[in-house]
Amino acid sequence: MGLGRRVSCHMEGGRDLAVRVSYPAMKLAIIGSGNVGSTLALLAAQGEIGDVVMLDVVEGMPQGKALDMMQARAVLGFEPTVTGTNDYADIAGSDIVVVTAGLARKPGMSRDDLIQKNAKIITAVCEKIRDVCPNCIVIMVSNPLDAMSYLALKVTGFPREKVIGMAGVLDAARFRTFVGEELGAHSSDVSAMVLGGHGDSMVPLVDGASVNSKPLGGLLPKEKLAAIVERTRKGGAEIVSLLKTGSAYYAPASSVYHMIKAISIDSNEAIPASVLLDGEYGIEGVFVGVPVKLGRKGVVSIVELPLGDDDLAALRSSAEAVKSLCLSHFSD
Ligand code: TXD
Repeated sequence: MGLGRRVSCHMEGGRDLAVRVSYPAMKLAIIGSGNVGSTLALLAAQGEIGDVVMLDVVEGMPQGKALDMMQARAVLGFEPTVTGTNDYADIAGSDIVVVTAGLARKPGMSRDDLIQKNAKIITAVCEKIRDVCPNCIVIMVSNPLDAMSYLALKVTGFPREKVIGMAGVLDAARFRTFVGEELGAHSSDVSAMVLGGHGDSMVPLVDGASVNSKPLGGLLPKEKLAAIVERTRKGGAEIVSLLKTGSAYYAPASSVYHMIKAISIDSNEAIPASVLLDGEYGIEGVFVGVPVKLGRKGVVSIVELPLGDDDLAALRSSAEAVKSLCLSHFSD
């Protein structure tokens, strides 16, 4: 199916005209049809990325959610189909496979506390992906994110351009939201990056952040900025403690959607994501969040920002924290 993307153009006289900009559709598979997976499925179908297959170990659940979404399709009018399955044969031919399978945090747990259980799940899932979709791009979501991305790379044996962890878009969205709230600005007027591991050691960059092109450092006192940085680092835990069961999913699913969209339209936009570094920023052999350009082949290039000494040191020490987590749980 050659899907296009409907774009709304505002014409004089207030009349909206739908025009169609064509990109070849991409088949999207989502492993794990829980909160993040199913929210992403609807976003991706509505965003006309391409047909979506949701897979889960729970029988009937992905099928039921897919049926519900197909009925939403009748109301919303999107073209792609959504199907649910428990069988990996149905994800064959997927261009992008998003992995959201695994346990989510409970109040009081750190992301790293999930490593043992999720590592078993991710190993089993990635062996299947390797066999059924040998040429796909894998986007990892399950926590602890950087370690699970490393594991996915090892298990699939895919090149590093094809295994990408989602974290930086989400962490930056949290940072931008808190800055926007503080200044009474819309979060989309706030431009900011968060680098490093997706954990307490993440590195929200105040240098380089701006609001309507004005440097953030000049807009808020140091203590306020420090409080926002800390709230960003704990942004996931704040939601976990409010929800009491499960963790955040609307912003996480939106963040994956942003990455998939960049890939599907070959945007080459620089987006923070967790990738295996090979000497960039003086870091080697570890997944950590840095800006990457994304296109139809996955990671097109890694962007090396000119970081200040403190930010560079914080990024390197965050990478060390991820490395020691991996070394203590994975033999290789
Ligand atoms: O920034 C980020 N990367 C994250 C990561 C943001 C939000 C959530 N983050 C992590 O994603 C979270 O800590 C979890 O590790 C995953 C999924 O979170 P979600 O909130 O979607 O969890 P759910 O609702 O519990 O859904 C998980 C689903 C559930 O339906 C299980 O039945 C399924 O995963 N599951 C499996 N599916 C397929 N195959 C196997 N083996 C499997 N095991 C569990």
